[in-house]
Amino acid sequence: MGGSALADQLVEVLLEAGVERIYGVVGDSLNPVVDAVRRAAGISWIHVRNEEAGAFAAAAEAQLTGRLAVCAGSCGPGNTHLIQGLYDANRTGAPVVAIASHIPSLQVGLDFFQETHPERLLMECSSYCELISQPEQMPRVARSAVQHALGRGGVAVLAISGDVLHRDQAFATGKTAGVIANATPAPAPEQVRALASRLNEARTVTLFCGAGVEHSHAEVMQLAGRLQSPVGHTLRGKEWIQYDNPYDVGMSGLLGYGACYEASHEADLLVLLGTDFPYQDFLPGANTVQVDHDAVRLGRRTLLELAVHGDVGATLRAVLPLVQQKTDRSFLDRMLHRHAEALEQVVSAYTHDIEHHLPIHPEYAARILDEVAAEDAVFTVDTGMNNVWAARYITPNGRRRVIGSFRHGSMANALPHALGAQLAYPGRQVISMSGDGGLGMLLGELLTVSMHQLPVKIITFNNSALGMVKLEMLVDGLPDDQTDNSTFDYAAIARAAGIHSLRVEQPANVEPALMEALAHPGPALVDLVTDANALSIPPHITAGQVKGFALGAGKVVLDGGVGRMAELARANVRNIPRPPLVGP
Ligand SMILES: Cc1ncc(C[n+]2csc(CCOP(=O)(O)OP(=O)(O)O)c2C)c(N)n1
Ligand SMILES: [Mg+2]
Repeated sequence: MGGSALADQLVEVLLEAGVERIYGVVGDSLNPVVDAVRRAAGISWIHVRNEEAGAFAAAAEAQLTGRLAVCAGSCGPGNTHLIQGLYDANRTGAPVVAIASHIPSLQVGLDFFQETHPERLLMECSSYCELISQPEQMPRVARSAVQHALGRGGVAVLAISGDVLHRDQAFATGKTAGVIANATPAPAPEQVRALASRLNEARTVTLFCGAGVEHSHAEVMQLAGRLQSPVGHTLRGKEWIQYDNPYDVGMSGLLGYGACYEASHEADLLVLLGTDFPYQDFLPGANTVQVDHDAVRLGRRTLLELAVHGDVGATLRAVLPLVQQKTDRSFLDRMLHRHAEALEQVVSAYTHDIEHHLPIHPEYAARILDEVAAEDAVFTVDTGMNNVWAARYITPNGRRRVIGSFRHGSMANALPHALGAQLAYPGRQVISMSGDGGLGMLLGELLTVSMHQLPVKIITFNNSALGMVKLEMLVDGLPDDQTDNSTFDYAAIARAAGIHSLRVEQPANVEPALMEALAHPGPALVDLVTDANALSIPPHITAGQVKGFALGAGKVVLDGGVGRMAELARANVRNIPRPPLVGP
């Protein structure tokens, strides 16, 4: 390492932790870090237009790769902008270090120009948030931040004044061995035995899977086969468990579909696997056991008969030898049929003349996007109706990734998430499913895409509205108000920024436009003019439910199509062994 300022030491520690880039916007107090990055080999500065986007990009990079990612904001307003993306990263457990540079150290406490207190302000969106006020704290505090981000998963903030960053290093950096992989907690033996006896005693069991089943597809399938149990999932669990799954009964929650809700409520025992699913109204509230690697999550959503602290894979490997083979698969078969029927119904309701619908039906466009996207594409999904389209139309296969602001629920995440995804995987197809509201909120990031020539594919579902909120108002019985985004041609805007762009108003042009954009070697945007009123409310909602029904609080599931999910459900029903091992 060349330099001897504290900023150089900070950069050395980040390099040691495998960091390749820092997302941010330069500025006075941050400039020593920028200069240290310029002089260092193996790390680069990624200039974004808004620090919020930098934090989202780091969140996506960290979430996708599991490796440490870094963003930075200059003193006061520069790091205030980081907040949204840091919340997103922290709640997702994505290892991110945020460098929040601070006003001159001698001015702190005097209401100086740009004064904030980043070490207080950013506490709530991090698990480590410390001020470095003198060189002697380094390099240990920087290493501690790295360790918190990687060890706990989530955000660690380092607040440091520009003048301190300029000072000479007090101690040599040295070398230390970092974390390569965290341990997977194994459950206590008595909990394994208790789990086994519950599973053996219950006549019927349903497994409900969240993001914690990543790496445990095989174990979950083995357990489902042993128990003859339906397997449902959350939005975050979907990418890990829905593919190659003959027990699939779909997704629960407001955006859910299929028979997951019924399977969860009708089973003798519901097993929550690696999920912190927050909507208690979708859970039965009884006959439930939970397995999670993070003990603080146990029992906070519902009453439990048994709480098992352990990694899902480790727990299932430990319990499987003690679980007896169930021979009666009538419950499973009933739920698979129910699931297929539920999907058949919505498909026939929705597919009528869809390819001629004007404005373009967003579900039609989502279905085509699913078909033409690469088998290992990374989809980043904006908060809003795109969550619904992605949940229902993007078919997981174990290689694709689908990420969004699924825990924090912030708008405008998709495009900046795509920046981080594309930088982490330069050769991979990265598709931002953007709402027009979301794109407009961080529109400046089109300039980031163009400036760095990141080949992301931005697909806007441009319904000229805050569509999700329109729907909320409708189900709330409120008049639709202030949800109009006005009509803009995002293709023209992107073209002016030097991005290859297409605007699509006719359904017949959706497929050729998407194919052209996906095949384009550089950045591309497809502005799909879609129908803001595409999503219907299920017919069985009562007036009482419509009145005062808050999104996310009820157990009403939105209506709509389900894409290739219907084919999978049909195939699972076709594959039910005949005759059943033991009839009902
Ligand atoms: C930062 C932020 N502001 C407001 C909201 C509330 N909200 C959730 S979805 C949504 C509308 C999103 O509109 P758009 O991006 O056009 O997507 P659409 O639902 O129309 O597909 C709003 C305002 C939010 N989640 N995050
Ligand atoms: Mg919209």
